[in-house]
Amino acid sequence: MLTGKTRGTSEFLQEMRTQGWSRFDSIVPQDELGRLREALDEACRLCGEVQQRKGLTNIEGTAHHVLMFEGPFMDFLARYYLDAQIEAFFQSKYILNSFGAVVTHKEATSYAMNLHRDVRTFTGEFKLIMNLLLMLDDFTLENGATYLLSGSHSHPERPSPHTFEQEAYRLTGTAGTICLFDSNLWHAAGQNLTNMPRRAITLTFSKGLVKPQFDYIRFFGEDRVAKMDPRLRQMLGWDARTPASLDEWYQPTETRLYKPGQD
Ligand SMILES: O=C(O)CCC(=O)C(=O)O
Repeated sequence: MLTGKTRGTSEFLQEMRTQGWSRFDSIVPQDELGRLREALDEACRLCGEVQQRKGLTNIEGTAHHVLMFEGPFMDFLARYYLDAQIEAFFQSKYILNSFGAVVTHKEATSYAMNLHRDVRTFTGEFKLIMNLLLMLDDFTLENGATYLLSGSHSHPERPSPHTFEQEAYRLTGTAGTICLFDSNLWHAAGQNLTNMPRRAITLTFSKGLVKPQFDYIRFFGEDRVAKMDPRLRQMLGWDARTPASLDEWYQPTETRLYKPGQD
């Protein structure tokens, strides 16, 4: 269910080729945003408890693998927002690689504010990973709208801090906006100077040949995933599993664990 106007895939691919990112305004409706905000506040509290227990101090403002809390997060995934665009980017089916969140507060620091890209190996024209960022609050210059360095997805080298500061685009927008970007793109969350949180959910998708950052099948359990909608379980990596016995390996195409078309 799309509430906003979306560009077709050819315009989208053109933007991805030249800028490395593409934005879609007013995609997610208000009622869904409200449920996601509430679920995210609780998910941050729960992730924060574990982060503290583990003595991790450098990941303030981030929550990881929030899909494990299901509810609005699973609903969001199962709506397959911008599916045609994402599939066109990969030129193949794709799977979920990670499902996290960035919540910035005044004076808080987060590693997401450092200049970075989300794929360690520069893959250039070969598209392995893509980011999806959904604004749960309006993004403004004051509350830390994301910096995106247009075109940097095509260059292996890290831009200088000066170039990044001078030339990066600021991704301002209203809550409900989705930005898709090539994970080779250099970017950073901005500093939040306001007294209100700036919340975003941040997903990555990949080709099926990439190992996801979380084992969704093991977490939800094979029995449960097997009964899920085929599209949803494919997204969780069900059709890109690794056999663990000769019996699982020697199978006709239809019952293989790693199905054709996943890479
Ligand atoms: O929260 C932001 O503005 C940027 C998010 C980010 O850096 C990421 O998802 O890798």
